[in-house]
Amino acid sequence: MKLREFLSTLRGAVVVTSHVNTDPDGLACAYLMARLVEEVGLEAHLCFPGGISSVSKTILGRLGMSWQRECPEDTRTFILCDFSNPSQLRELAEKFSDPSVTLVVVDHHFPEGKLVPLAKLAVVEREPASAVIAARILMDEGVNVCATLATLGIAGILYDTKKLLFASSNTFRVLSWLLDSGGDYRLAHSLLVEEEPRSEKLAKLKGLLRASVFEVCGYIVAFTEVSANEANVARLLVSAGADLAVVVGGKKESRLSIRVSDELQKAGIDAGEIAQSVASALGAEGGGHAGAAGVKTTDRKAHGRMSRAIVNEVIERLFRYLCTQRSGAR
Ligand SMILES: [Mn+2]
Repeated sequence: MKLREFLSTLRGAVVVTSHVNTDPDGLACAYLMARLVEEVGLEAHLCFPGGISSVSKTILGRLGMSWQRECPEDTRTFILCDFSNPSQLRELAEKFSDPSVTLVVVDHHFPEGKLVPLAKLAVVEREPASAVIAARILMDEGVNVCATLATLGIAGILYDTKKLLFASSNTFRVLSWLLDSGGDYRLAHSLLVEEEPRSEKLAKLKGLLRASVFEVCGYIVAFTEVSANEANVARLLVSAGADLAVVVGGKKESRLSIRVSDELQKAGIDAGEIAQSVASALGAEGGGHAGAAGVKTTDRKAHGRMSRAIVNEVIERLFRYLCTQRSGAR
């Protein structure tokens, strides 16, 4: 049975919700589903008992849309958007196991979760976003959406498709329909750009100004110091062209953030291994994976900014490690 047909057999209000810390895709799917519920003449209660993410809050605020956490107590029908496991919304776990409750699932995650067999109707499809599924249902049913809802739909799709890096033919079909419905593509795009905190901007600029750049065995190594946001600064240095970025930071403790470019990782350099060897030499904690790793110590001698001496030792180790790896590979 189709979703619209199924909804029209129901009575009473319908709760439309999504997973804990609802992302823009779950949000868009839920608002679109609420529109369908209204279309069949039922009352829709949009509520997000597990809260919504910060980017979701920004989107709703900028679109002038409201949201609420509390769901009405007495509702017997639930449309669950963008999730299908009870652990993703513990706040409603009791309802999910209540046999008198009607569950509908609209999701794009595989394998299907435990709520799918419990649902009276489940629409689980291999689409890059749940909002694609929801928009496709409305489009096929000829249900019109207002411009604001269309923009929210586009934002949800852009979010889960990583700005259309992942897309299906339905993705473009519903995007076209959402645009025809008055959706604002540029606005949707801009809603996903989170304003970087001032502290991060300052850390990046200071990190760049203080940076030293070395060439080791043909690879570019960048080193710098900041008081916070070392990981962001290290990422910035790699995006600016460094193969290996080392950023020392921390005020009450000493931290080291290491980032390795894809190319250098392919050459066999592993940030996690470097971090571990540096950490053991300093009696600190360290670890990570091939592309990103860190070292941390609360050692009194290392309080405040990491001393130049330690930095030199770190750099020396990196140099030695890199050159050994390179000559070993030849
Ligand atoms: Mn999703």
